[in-house]
Amino acid sequence: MSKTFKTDLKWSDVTPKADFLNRRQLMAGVGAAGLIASTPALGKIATVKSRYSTSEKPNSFEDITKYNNFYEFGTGKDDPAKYAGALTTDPWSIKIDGMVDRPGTYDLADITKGVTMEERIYRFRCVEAWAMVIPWVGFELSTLLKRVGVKSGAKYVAFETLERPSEMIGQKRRTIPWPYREGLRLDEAMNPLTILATGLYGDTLPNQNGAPIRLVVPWKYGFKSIKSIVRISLTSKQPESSWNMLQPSEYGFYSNVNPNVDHPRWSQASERKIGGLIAKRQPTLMFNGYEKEVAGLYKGMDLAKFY
Ligand SMILES: Nc1nc2c(c(=O)[nH]1)N[C@H]1C(S)=C(S)[C@@H](COP(=O)(O)O)O[C@H]1N2
Ligand SMILES: [Mo]
Repeated sequence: MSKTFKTDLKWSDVTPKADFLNRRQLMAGVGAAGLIASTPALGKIATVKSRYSTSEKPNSFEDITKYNNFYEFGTGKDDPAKYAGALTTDPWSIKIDGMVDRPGTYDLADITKGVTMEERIYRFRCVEAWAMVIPWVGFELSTLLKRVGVKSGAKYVAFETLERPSEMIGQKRRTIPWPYREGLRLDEAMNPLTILATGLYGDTLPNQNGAPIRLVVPWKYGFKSIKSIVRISLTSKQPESSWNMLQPSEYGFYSNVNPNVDHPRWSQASERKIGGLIAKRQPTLMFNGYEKEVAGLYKGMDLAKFY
């Protein structure tokens, strides 16, 4: 392989997709086709341990990949494992737009190239009052946001999932407003606990868990952790989110895990850990156990009002 070509792109080399394709064509023209891999390596991902990991025992791979919420593939907990295999996750790109210095459509391989992947073993709490512990592989969202450059005046980050009914059979019905969308306040997005996950259990992300890249915000109810992301926008206004659009009285923008603020139709004081005895419930923890890291984000806010 010729030494004149770099095989490892630095972020400074990353360019929006149009330029990237041109460069690839250029390089192909000089006989270097395939030098820039657009396919993420399959199999085990090298990771470093994180001080943010819980010492609690993770749920089994089976629990994590067979009991899912991913309405794009149906509303049943076993639907995603059955139908998400149909989703094409490569090639994949994310459009990053709005109030950023370097907007563009970025290849996933470019977004992850040179980024140190961490294992983050996080508690995960669904608004439906079930819980798991999941060993994610990913990197801090702040790493990406800093690289694209957040413009002053940006206050929120909006996310969108792919809309492709030909592969996502649940999208043939309008169960929730498609594309699935979510949002965070900018300071929540920049918090070190907020990650983009590309894997779990040291391997690439199974499709039912949001391949090839999904958000994980461990102190918020699970529906904030949007899967299979194709767009990230920096905005000055609070973005719409699918569950909030559907039922605003039940699913707020913040949706921080809180044992003292009940869902209108059920208590949030306790939760059922998947994989354990159905009858046995455990107490819900404030901010899902991440109070030390995130309570400061909400100082002085009425958490019952901003639910
Ligand atoms: N695009 C998309 N993202 C989504 C969902 C969804 O239906 N579509 N469900 C959410 C909900 S309610 C939960 S609890 C988690 C479930 O993640 P898991 O299946 O990996 O445990 O994904 C969240 N992200
Ligand atoms: Mo959920």
